[in-house]
Amino acid sequence: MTLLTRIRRPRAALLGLVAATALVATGTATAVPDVTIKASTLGAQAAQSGRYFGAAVAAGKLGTSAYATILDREFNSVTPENEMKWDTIEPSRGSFNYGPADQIASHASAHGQRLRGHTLVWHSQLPSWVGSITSSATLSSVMNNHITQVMSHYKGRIYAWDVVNEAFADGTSGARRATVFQNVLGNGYIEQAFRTARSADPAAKLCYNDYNIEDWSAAKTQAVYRMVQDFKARGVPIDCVGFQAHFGSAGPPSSFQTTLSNFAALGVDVQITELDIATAPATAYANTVRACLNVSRCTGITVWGIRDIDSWRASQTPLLFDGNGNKKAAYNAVLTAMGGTPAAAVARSAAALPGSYSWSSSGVLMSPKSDSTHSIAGLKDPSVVYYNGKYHVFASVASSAGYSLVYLSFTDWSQASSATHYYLDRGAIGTGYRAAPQVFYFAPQNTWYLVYQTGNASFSTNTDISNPNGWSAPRNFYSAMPDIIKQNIGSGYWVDMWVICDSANCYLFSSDDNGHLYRSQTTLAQFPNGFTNTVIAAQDSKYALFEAANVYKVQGSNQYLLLVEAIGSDGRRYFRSWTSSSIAGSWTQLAASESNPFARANNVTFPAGSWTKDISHGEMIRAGYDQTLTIPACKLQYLYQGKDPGAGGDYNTLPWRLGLLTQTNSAC
Ligand code: 9MR
Repeated sequence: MTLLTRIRRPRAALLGLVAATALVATGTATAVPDVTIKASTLGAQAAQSGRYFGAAVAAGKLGTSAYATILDREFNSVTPENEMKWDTIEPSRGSFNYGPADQIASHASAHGQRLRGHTLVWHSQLPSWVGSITSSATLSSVMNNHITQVMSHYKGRIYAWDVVNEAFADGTSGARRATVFQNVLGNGYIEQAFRTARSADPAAKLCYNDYNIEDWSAAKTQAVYRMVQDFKARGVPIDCVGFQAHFGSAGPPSSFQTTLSNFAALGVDVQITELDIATAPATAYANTVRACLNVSRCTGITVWGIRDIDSWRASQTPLLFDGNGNKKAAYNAVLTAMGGTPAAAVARSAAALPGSYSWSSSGVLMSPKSDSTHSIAGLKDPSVVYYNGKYHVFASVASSAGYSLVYLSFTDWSQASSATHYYLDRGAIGTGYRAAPQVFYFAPQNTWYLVYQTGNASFSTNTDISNPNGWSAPRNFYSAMPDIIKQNIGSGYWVDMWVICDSANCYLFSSDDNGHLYRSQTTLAQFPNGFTNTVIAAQDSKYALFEAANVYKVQGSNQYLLLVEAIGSDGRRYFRSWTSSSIAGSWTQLAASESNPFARANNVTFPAGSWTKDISHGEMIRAGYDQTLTIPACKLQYLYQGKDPGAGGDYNTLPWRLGLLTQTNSAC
């Protein structure tokens, strides 16, 4: 039996059928909702302006549902409150304890939250073995090693690191604080820490973080400003300054916005990193938030705890949620100041994504690279994650001989065309029909999964995404095609398997080229085993719901996005979109018609020469890389396959190439 013949039918036959059915049904107009977006959670609303809204988190509370519910509903960034501090992470020399911080990192990754690293070099919560070092050679090597080890452990997972914390003295001196680092290493230690940090994880933003530097006229503020100015002038790597913002009940000093913008003018991002305000007056909170919003390089706000009972200054009730997890007046003031609406009536389905789209496309970014044993006609079906400072792309390669898989990686899109193509049939994945890959990191098992079609739904695993030889031999998700698919597939093909998980379950979607999208499920704990309960998740006429489905979680909202590739009345491929509040829920049309498509040649502008009229099988650029498949709510990007509009012939030999769409109508 040959599976290859089951892959796709020739294009000529497709076009004939499309013309015959005319697809009037899918061309129905969809009302375009108002694109002014008011979200009803802090993270989703901050994301509207490209910012994050975060909270300090304690690993020991992640199991408390009242706590985790607020965290995951409201916040799209997380700072470990104590778990990354030196006394926890390197309690004795050379022995590293990442357990508590890893719990927070996994939680953040599973919920699409950014992670701020706090903190590498600080005089407080410093174990006594460090505080008692008197030799500068020893302390220098101990500090460098600590920075390098910890940053390497979290490499690629941290958005910004507080490299040095609280290095300046309080009061009017503007002097350095007399810490062991200052006393033993001298003035150069901060520079040394930043240089070491840049080498350890070049992708992480490197911040200096301090308190009482919010008032522009304060001597401490001026001293930190002069240090950042000096670093920028001498090319010492620094990307951001964190203003802790532990305020009294009067809130921020009146010059706070001036301070933020003066630092930003030095060429660094600024962030509010540990916000809390005694008694949490609504106005004081709103003023603080507005100071950040008014400075374009103020990239995000973190509050130092979730509920008042979680605060280091609990008796002053300084946070946005009371001890029972209820929103306080300050919460509403913050959300409103950011342009959101506290009204519970906000439709979640409209909160995060607009109802219509426009895009600009790159030219061809990636083309097949044949070698002595692979003569490739088309590079297809890309799946992509950004991990550890690189894009990792997996794709099908097609030729008259059939389908197999290829892997390439590169640091930015301008490098994509020169990346080496590694053919995965050289390793345990083996030769034969393997197509339409999907890659993700399954955090509960610390393992990468590559899902693909082989006639069944199959997968391989790897502990190192960058090692093309590390993938295991294919295993199947199903013992056989589920009955419901057999009953509905008609003359279609079982294709395009797609896995996504929430905090309890994993779901496996697939298409039949016959108008049906199927969904099976298993528990997170059982994955990859136990997929059952296969149902039809969505159906339409054959070409209106054809194949290449993607399902994503939208960051900072309760929204899931479904994309399905359709074949239009012109015979060209395009994407329709739906949203749902749960993966297993029912799907509501978002931009789902030929006239209001998610992505179709009619809402894409191309570089001169429009290299494709098809916008076909691909992948959104995700906000993370784990099994939750979280995408940003803003500035979407989609890696897709397109082809020379004049090309024809057998489907398997079509000249598919890869290009990138970037959303041009993002409201944020
Ligand atoms: O909130 C933290 C608290 O749980 C610790 O006991 C305390 C120990 O110093 O540190 C608190 O967090 C501090 C942060 O790491 C740096 N800036 C000041 C914060 C409040 O003290």
